[in-house]
Amino acid sequence: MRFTSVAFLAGLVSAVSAHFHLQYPGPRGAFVESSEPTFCDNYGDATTNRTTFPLNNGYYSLNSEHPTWTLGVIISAVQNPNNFANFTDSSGKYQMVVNYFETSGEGSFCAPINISAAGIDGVKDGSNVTVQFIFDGGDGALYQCADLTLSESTTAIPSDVSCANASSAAVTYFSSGVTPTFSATATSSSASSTSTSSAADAKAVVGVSGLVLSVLGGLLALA
Ligand SMILES: [Cu+2]
Repeated sequence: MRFTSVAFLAGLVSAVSAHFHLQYPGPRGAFVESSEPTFCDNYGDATTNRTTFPLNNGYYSLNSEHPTWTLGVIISAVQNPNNFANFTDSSGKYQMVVNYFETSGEGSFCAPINISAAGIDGVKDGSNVTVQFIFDGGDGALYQCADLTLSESTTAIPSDVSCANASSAAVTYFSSGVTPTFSATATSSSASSTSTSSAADAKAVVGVSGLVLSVLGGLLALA
């Protein structure tokens, strides 16, 4: 009985600090929470078992463990991209395949991704590419990568992959080329730090992030 409640509490704590999990296309490796603030969740090299993924009209799916969050997806056509610069164009800007947007809701999230529409050099039928998901739920930018082989003839999403949205919250895209202000870098907190003050701190960080996004939204409205 005592064990059960300890395990239950540990489950709650890890849910709070679990960031986000890329579900489809599959990430480079098993999710490592403490590494998610680093490039590709700290999986430096491309995998050999790439996902065959639609060049046009695909879908991606993830699980958010934060109530309010921002996401963007960048792409590299480098064969083994192992640093952020591999995801930039000749002028040093990230090659976006999903423009940054903000939304809310914890749990599953699934949305369209049209890779060919981004018009990135070297991205075509048969290309080996890597997509990197950049997520900020209020505790800093987080990263997960998936290595793909693009195909014109692949169906939108495999039948055994769930494409569902836990929330019907609005999705607000930023203008093309607009990068959000990310919240302060995530501090890796272990499951043993269970004080109530850390939960309050986490809320405060989310509040500041929300404010930054509102200001950004206001600026966009003025533009
Ligand atoms: Cu987090």
